[in-house]
Amino acid sequence: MAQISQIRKCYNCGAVLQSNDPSKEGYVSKEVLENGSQNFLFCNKCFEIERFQPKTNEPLVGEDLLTIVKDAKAKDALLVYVINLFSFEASFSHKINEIINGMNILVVANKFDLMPKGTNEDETREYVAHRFRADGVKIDRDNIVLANAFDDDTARNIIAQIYELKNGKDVYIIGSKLAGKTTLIDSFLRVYKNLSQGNIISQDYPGTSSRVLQLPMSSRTMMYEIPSIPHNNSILYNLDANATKKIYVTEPVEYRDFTLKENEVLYFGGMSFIELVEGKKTSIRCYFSNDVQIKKRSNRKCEETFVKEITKKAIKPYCLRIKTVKDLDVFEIKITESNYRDIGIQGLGWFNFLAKGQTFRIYVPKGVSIYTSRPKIDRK
Ligand SMILES: Nc1nc2c(ncn2[C@@H]2O[C@H](COP(=O)(O)OP(=O)(O)OP(=O)(O)O)[C@@H](O)[C@H]2O)c(=O)[nH]1
Ligand SMILES: [Mg+2]
Repeated sequence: MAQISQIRKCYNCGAVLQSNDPSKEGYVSKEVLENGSQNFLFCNKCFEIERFQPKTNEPLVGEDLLTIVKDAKAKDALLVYVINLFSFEASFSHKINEIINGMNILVVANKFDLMPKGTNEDETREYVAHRFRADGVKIDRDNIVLANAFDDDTARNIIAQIYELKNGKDVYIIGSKLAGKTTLIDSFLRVYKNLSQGNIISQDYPGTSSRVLQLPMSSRTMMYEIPSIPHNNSILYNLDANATKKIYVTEPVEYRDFTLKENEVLYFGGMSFIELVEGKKTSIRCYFSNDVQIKKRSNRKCEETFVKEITKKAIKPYCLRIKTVKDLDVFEIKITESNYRDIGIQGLGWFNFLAKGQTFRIYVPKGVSIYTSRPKIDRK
């Protein structure tokens, strides 16, 4: 009698999977080979080094930016760090944060107007301070301003705070791409009075080839709008313009709730999804642009379902560049504590759930980073 069995291959490198010899290609443990996903498996090497690399990507910061930040530190300048509140957790650069720790810093937590209605101001400030702390930068909560950069009153308040904190020194505006630095400076220009003899100029910063806008703050001090921290680890950098337009949050986010059981999947548009691989059923509260469709499915054939959804353009937005699961990076997160947690995708948004030892897989376009943190917004 003939017996037919399928030879299983690594989804990434194509090596035939085996659990006999860890030194040979295609090795996975017997347990994973027998009990792992029926749809696709990775050999240990791809799992650990390539696809499932748990260390997420950082923004690639150039030498010019580092030179300017070091110069700001050497001058004891005031750093005004603008963050996009909706999505900033994975935009920190350790290289920059190592330099700025200990500096005089005012954080402008921008785009507060895009957070869900009713978001608590004190909790948001505490969350921002916590995220900076987690990355090694101590920020005084009183030095965190929640802002809508378009608003003149906000700009007036921030300028007043800058004058109070700057201590006769220069001021440097820093922040990730699209955080709202230019919008904020435009608002400053509407409400600020140039009391010095100097002009507002744009010129190369000494020792660099980066053009920097300079506003006189007094006869001896300047405000510099320095180059942005790149966002190459954001979904906004990685997709085509049409998809980006839909993902980009331009109106207050309304959260959406789903219940997810083991072996179920939530698709976030046609470019990202999460799978509850193991653990207790949980309620998932999603904070993404209202234009990102969210669909729940079983994880049986989740790869094929994903491809079907995007080729039929049945889930929006979709990105033409993403055609199969091979175009995505995969991360696995096991949350061991028993508490509410957030898992976020840089540039797209985040979801909150009650953690009780679950293991999630997070599929994102290649190069996009993810993070996990305590809840940005507490569930009432
Ligand atoms: N809703 C809202 N949108 C904002 C706010 N601040 C900026 N934006 C929008 O966010 C986008 C980026 O703002 P910019 O001011 O260009 O950001 P930036 O930090 O100068 O960006 P780069 O120069 O590209 O690094 C623009 O579409 C702005 O209209 C805000 O407080 N609320
Ligand atoms: Mg700008």
